[in-house]
Amino acid sequence: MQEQPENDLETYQDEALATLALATDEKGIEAWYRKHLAPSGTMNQWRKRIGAQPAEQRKAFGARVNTAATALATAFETQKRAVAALELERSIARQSVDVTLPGRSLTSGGYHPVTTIIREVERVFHEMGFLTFESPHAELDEFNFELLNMPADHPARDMQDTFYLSDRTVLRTHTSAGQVRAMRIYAPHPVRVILPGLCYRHENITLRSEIQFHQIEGLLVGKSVRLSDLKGVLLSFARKMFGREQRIRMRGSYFPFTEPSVEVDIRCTLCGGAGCRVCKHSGWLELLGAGLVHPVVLANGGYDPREVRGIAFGMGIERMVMLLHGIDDIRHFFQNDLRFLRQFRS
Ligand code: FA5
Repeated sequence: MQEQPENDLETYQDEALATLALATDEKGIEAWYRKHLAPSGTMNQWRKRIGAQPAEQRKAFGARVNTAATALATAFETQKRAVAALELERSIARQSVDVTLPGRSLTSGGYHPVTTIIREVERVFHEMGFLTFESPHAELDEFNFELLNMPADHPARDMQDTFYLSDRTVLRTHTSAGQVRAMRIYAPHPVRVILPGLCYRHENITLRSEIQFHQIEGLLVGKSVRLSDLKGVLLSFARKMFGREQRIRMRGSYFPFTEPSVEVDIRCTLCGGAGCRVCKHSGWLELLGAGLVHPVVLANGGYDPREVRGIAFGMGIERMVMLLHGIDDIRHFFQNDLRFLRQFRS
């Protein structure tokens, strides 16, 4: 600071306040503080000059220096708060959203058509008193085959090409693998469950076959269960799922774990039975495999086959969705092509 006459103190104060008003950002206000109020700043130099005053003027000069210092400190605090508010406003402005812009529409997801049908099938069976039972995807050979009356050398194993995870473990080839697991939980009491989920088969991928697909299994075991119950349950299901006028028919078939075994068809959902390309002009569509649970399987599940009987059925979900929506290629389901999937958004 250049040596100034003492009566310039007020002039200095006015000038300092004027430059403070020009400090409108953080950098400016810090620089002003360093120049005026910091220990090395001008205000302290004024303070140092108090002692150099003639004794009779010292007190009055000291009071003037204090007044100036207080005025600068107060003004500084006020300006500092104003600058902080300004900086906040600027940073909000930098990130802010223009509320006058038209809103972006929310893209909501939709359920995969297979999920929708699984839920629908589950709902129908839950209404009939069935509970959902989950069983493992990575399954012991024992539950997938052996306990279902398919020992290691049984020719029926060829019906289901299998992904082996180890000598004893497979990716389940059908939801029937959960049958004995469910029975062993409930036996000797009655059981009424559905078992939904993915199944895996080492097959060639074609228009109608995938290496992974969903099935829903049904299992009902009790004292007075008979084949007519199978027909009743499946007719009720078909009517609730496809309409009140639906009809079903049973054809003889073969599964090692049911005796007798049947294939169940429903009247074609597209042509109502008149005959069309989808039902190959037969008027009927294959819906599922079913039968009375084989006595060996009941025994493996912990029941006495002389005391109880059971019905079981297993349907393929992808093929059912294909029938319902007229989809001609099963591969669409696993390709995640949004153009395909968006058609099913409700
Ligand atoms: C079975 O899997 C038996 N477990 C069904 C069963 C359960 C019979 C209970 C008796 C008692 P199948 O191999 O036919 O049966 O398969 C049942 C359904 O799964 C088929 O009708 C079909 O809709 C579906 N399916 C089978 N293989 C494939 C595949 N590779 N791709 C898509 N769906 C398939």
